[in-house]
Amino acid sequence: HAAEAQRTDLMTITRHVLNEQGRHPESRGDFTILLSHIVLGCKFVASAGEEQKKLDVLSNEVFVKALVSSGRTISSVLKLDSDTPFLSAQCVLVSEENEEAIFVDAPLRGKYCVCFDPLDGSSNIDCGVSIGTIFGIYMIKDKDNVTLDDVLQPGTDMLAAGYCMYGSSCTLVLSTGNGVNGFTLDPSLGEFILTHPNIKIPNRGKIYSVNEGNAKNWDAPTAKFVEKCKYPQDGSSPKSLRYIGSMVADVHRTLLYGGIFLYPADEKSPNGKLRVLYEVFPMSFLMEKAGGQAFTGKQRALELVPKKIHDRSPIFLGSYDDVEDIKALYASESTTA
Ligand code: P6P
Repeated sequence: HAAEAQRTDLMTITRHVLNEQGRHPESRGDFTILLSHIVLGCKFVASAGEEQKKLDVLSNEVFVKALVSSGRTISSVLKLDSDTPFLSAQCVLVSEENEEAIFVDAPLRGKYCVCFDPLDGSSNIDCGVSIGTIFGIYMIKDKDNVTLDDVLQPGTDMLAAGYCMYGSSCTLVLSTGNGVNGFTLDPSLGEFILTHPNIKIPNRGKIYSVNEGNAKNWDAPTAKFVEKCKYPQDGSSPKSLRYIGSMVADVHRTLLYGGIFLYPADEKSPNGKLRVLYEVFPMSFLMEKAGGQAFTGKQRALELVPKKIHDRSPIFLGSYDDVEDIKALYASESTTA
C-alpha cells in the first residue's frame, strides 16, 4: 500500500516549489509563477525535437516569450548567436555583438532578472549528444529604475539556479537556495516529477572532465593538476577522463558521480570560454548547494562581479576535495611567482 500511496502522491516541480515558497511567508507567489514559465519553456524544448526551425533559435524565442508573458521578469540576458532573428518590438534583444540586455515593457515588469542560455551545447544537436538550458535568477534592486547593474551582480546574489538537460530523458535540476533537487519529465503526465531529492555531490570523485585538446595552452597549475589525475604520486589509481563537450551533460555527471569539471583559461582564451552569467554562476551555485565548490583559478566563482553581460571566466567545479587540490596548486603558484 505504501508503494501505491507513494506512486499516487506525485511530487511535481510545481508542488515542490510551492512547498519551498511556504518557507517565505512574505512571498506573493511571483517566484513560483516565474519558475512555472521557465518549466514551460523546458517542456517546449523537450518536445520540439522534430521542429524544422533550428532548435536553438526556437528555444530562444520560446524562453523570451514565456519569461516576458510571466509578467515576473524585468530583464533576461540571453546568449544569442548573431543569426538569431530579432523578436517582436516588445523587447530589445541581447546579441553577442551589441551587449544589450532585454528590458521588458513596463506593464509586464516583475521583480526578477533571469540570466539564461536557452540551449547550451547546441552545436551537439545533430549528433544526438545531450544539450541543455541553463538559468540563474536574481532579484532586481529597483523595479522603477532598472539598469544593467541589476544584471551585473555577483553570483552570491543569485536566488535560484538550475538546468534542464535534454537527453535520453529530460531532467531538470534546480536549487532555490535550500539544497538541490532533480526532476524527470514524465511525458505521459507532462510533469517534472521529483526523482533525485536533496542531491549531494561526493566529496571526492574518480573522474576529471576537461578538453585535453587544449593542453598545450594550459597554465602550470592546470597542467600539474591534470598530470596528477593521470599519474598520481600518492599510489592512488589514475582518474578516468570523461568529456562530453556539452556543459550541462558534463556538469550533471559530475554532480551525480563526483569528480571535477574544468574549463581553464589558456593562451588563446585568457578568460576561458564559459560565460559568467548563464554558465559559470548557475553551475557554481548548484555545486555549492550540493556540497561541492567552484573556483576560477583566482577566487570563489560566485564572488566574481561581472563587468559586462557576456563576460567569460575560467571555471573549476565539482567535488569539494578535488577543487581544493587545484586551489592549492594555484595558491602555491601565486606564492612562488
Ligand atoms: P570545447 C558548448 O559549445 C559549450 O559552450 C559548453 O556547453 C561546453 O562545456 C564547452 O562549450 C565545450 O567547449 O572548447 O571543449 O568544445
